[in-house]
Amino acid sequence: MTRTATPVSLIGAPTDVGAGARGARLGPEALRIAGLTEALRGLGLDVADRGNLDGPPNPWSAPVGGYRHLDEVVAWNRNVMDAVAAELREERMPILLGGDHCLGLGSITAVARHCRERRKKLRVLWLDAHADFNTHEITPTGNLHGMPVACLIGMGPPCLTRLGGEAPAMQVGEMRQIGTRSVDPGERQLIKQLGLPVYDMRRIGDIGIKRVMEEALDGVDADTHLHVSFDVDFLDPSIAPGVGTVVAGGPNYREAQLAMEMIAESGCMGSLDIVELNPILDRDNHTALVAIDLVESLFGKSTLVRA
Ligand code: B3U
Ligand code: MN
Ligand code: MN
Repeated sequence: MTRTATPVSLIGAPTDVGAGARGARLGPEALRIAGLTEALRGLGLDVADRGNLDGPPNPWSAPVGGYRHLDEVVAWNRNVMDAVAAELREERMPILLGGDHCLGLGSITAVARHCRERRKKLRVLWLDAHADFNTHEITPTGNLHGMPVACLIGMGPPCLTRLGGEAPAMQVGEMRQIGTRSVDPGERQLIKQLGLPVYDMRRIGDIGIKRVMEEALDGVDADTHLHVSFDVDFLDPSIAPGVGTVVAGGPNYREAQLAMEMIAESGCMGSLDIVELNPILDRDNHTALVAIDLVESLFGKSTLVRA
């Protein structure tokens, strides 16, 4: 199948207001310096780098009412939502360069609204060591990068759940979590109660990444907008140490690469987040280089000899 690839737009959101460590604000620059634009152009894609969004600084203050930096998180997410929506309107594929994962809320809120308008089905692949399914009542930290999934399905403060208008932005059944291995006790209960589809590391170990991806992509067709929310801490820390919260026991290089290749082969990816990269905790920008390699696979770089 040959068809013209959708042009892509890079949107930098240099903030760590939702995170428990500082440094993810440098993620967009780390990805640029590691050659993201050149790598995508090397695959024949039309790439526009829109530069960085603006937003409030990180106050580095304590949680209030179970939320840390709520006003700042709202402001950044509004800007992300508007920027992502503008690219989708122009038929371009937005690639959000985080920034911490609280920004997935703004990005996916825009994507979900776009899907409703175009009558497309939505499937979100949440590649992450964490479930990011906390609420202010159950969060152990108050950090909002641990809450975007709950907000997206309507659980959270109205200023976040109604970012794009009516809540919820999406349904639990539209999401597949993959690579999960660090889940707080309250999140665990909520996942069970609401039936959030999770392919945790145990499941990957049991049936293998190939079957996991086949299942996660089941039902994805030409009428589906596939959004990939790639939290770099999805990867095993032995290959990707430059993230704020490392969790051992993640997918190895080849497992992650196969997952990306299978997403590319679906031909349905319409938007992407690359979040939680923290070059302060990295060495020689190595994690950004690994992330870019895998993003190339997402855009069709193949390991098939006879491709
Ligand atoms: N679940 C914990 C830790 C965490 C979530 N996401 C990241 N870390 N990156 C929390 O704070 O909610
Ligand atoms: Mn995350
Ligand atoms: Mn994570």
